[in-house]
Amino acid sequence: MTDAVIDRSRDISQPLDRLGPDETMKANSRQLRGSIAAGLEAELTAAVPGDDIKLMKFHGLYQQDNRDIRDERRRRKMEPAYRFMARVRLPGGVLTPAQWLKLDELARRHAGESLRLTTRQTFQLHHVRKQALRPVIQGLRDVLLDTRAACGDDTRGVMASINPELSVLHAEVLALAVKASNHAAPKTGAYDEIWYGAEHRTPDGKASGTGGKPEAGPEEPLYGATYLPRKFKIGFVIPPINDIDVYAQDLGFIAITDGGELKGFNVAIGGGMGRTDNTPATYPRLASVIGFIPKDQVIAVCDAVIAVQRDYGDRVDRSRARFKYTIDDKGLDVIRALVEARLGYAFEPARPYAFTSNGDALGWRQGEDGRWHFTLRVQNGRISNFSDLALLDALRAVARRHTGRFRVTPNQNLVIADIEAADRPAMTALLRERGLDALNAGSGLRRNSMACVAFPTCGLAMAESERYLPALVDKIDAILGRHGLENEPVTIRMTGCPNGCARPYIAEIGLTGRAPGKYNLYLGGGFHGQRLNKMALENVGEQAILDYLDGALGRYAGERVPGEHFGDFAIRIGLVPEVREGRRFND
Ligand code: SRM
Ligand code: SF4
Repeated sequence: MTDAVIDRSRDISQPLDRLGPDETMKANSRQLRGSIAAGLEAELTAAVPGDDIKLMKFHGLYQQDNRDIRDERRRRKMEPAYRFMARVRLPGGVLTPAQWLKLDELARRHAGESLRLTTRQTFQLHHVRKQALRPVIQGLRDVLLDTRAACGDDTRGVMASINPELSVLHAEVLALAVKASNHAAPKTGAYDEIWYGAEHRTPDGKASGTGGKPEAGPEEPLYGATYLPRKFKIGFVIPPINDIDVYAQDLGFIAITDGGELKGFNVAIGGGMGRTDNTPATYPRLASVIGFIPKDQVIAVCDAVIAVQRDYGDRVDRSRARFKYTIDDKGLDVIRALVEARLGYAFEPARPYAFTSNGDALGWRQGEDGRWHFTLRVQNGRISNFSDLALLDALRAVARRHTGRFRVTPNQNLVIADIEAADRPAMTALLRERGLDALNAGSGLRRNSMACVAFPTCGLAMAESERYLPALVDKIDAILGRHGLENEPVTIRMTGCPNGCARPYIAEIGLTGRAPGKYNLYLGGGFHGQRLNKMALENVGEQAILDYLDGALGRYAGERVPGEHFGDFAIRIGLVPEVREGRRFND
């Protein structure tokens, strides 16, 4: 069966000029070195040249410009206000207070006095000047953090469930997430050379002066010269909380336990959110569960699945290069067989598991080891000193007092974790004194809301998201109040474009930007991330959204069956029309 599959991917089998231009760019990059080091020195511009913009993504860095002032600067014939976003590699979202304090310091000095928690459990520093990139990255190194592979055609940040209650299981699964992240991170010496000033070394470890030669395979045993066709995302989830949205991962591991003991994982492949409006060939897809593996097979499975995508992924058309399309184009059975052939054994049948939600339980929770955890809602993950709350200062005060860990949640929230019972009263007092406990108040909708960054930094944004969702939630809250639903947990996720960075296609209410002030409205996602939603309204403004939700939520209040979630209700009564999008979108 597998022989019938034509490998049209690797540069070893096809001339590079037949593939997409990014493949040539990667192949010629001398394993991600490009001319990045020289571009950092160029003083006449705040930007870096051409291909280096793309190569720097592999180093976790995005060149952006402030879109709020883009037109004004163009009118004044000025260069766009270029700055960089640095994304930290933080597998499982766990960090120490010392690491927090370093991030805080770097944010104050180099990143507009702001930190941004992301939907993949890490931090972004925005507004960093080109000259500040090395100080930022070296500052991160001081606390054993880096930005390797936080972006680019490689394995991105590895996620892991937060699970405040299940301390032992969390520790074991987190260790695997960290191992997978370290294992899959690119091995090129480019990062150390460019950012830390390390000497260039050949694959056998010998120094070869600066610059280096265009080595292919040996420097990157897993990725080779052209890395992956596209980004690739791994996540580990511990049922019953599907907080990482495992069905949105390219490769998801679902923990299977017996009597509280970790036995292994069900493996899910081919999840992804991104789509392009009016392009049915692109669509969100939920990952397919293909079988069970014992826990000691995690790294072997990572290698096998990544290698299949590396070799069979579409390297001609980047819009179809994600693993989900490889699977749908070649067939799930074919891909499973290719993975099994690399592993040298077949997957066992998937084992039973059940999810209950994909959100965070806010407030205090006690772990089975007796320590306490406080989950704090951070609106859209943004940490700054706002006019009504000095959040950056408050969390610095917490970090100075805290002796445990922090965990960034996949819903852009923060757990102040591992607090000894004896320290809990002092932490409670500090949270109250700094106004942090009040952040967890709000409707069931607000507590389950999430928005991507969008304007002003995201170059792909078509509409506001982070800066708009809170105000929209105020208005929907009024509707919920009228219908007696203010405490009902309902997930709402907004993105400024269809790429889906806040995973909107699995929210009960999803909104994706089309143009300034205009959104698609989706309804009917599963409360625990198990079902994609469907489009209810296309390219509409706020009033149309509110009117529609008023009607829909009114019916929900009156017609739901006990315990029924809004998303399930919307599907059951046919609130949303039938399939409008690509194949897997409306399963
Ligand atoms: Fe994302 C691109 C922000 C999670 C799908 N994403 C971007 C960029 C880098 C825009 C760009 O390419 O120039 C955004 C930077 C905005 C900024 O100014 O910070 C961006 N993505 C984010 C974050 C920060 C959203 C947030 O508010 O938290 C998340 C960072 C995650 C991290 O820490 O690594 C983020 N992005 C996601 C997710 C959710 C997830 O992975 O669980 C998705 C959907 C899942 C998926 O990958 O399918 C996602 N981002 C995309 C896509 C569409 C990919 C596709 O297959 O079509 C793009 C565009 C692209 O890659 O071409 C994109
Ligand atoms: Fe930018 Fe679109 Fe991602 Fe939002 S969803 S951060 S607008 S790429």
